[in-house]
Amino acid sequence: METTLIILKPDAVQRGLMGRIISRFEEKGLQIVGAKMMRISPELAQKHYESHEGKPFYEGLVRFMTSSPVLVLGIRGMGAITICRSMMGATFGSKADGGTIRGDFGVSNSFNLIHGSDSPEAAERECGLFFAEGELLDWDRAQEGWIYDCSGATPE
Ligand code: 3AN
Repeated sequence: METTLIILKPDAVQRGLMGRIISRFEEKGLQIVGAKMMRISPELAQKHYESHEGKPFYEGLVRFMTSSPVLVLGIRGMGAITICRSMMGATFGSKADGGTIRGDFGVSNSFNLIHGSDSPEAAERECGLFFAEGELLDWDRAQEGWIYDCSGATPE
């Protein structure tokens, strides 16, 4: 099982899209294992996006991410990182395919609603940045046996 970090960005929160976006992940069969509404500090935003430091959009991105509250989620499932990334769609709403979160809910080339970790290494790092020990919960879903085929050695 993988756990990925998802951030519903300030535009998603301000536009009242949190519930609809969370529903997509739940309906897909992914499990929410952490949720935290917060105002990201400039220091945390800079750390989170440190690989983009120096790029032309970096300062605007930090300003945007700290401008208003976000909802941070830990989302778990087999292949959760790749599944969430494909559900998010291409980086900007103007380019993202219909059926994806960015494709269906946005048109901006700057405000793009959602962040999702892009690799197992990033997921581990980012979960550690946004969630303290014990804030990501291991909990048994009653429906697990209908989400995955658990009849074999590993869930399929
Ligand atoms: P993604 O979120 O699709 O993985 P990345 O990792 O390339 O995109 O970029 C991280 C974030 O930086 C994006 N979510 C977006 O908010 C911002 N960003 C990337 N490229 C640009 C750009 N050319 N102009 C403005 N913001 C950008």
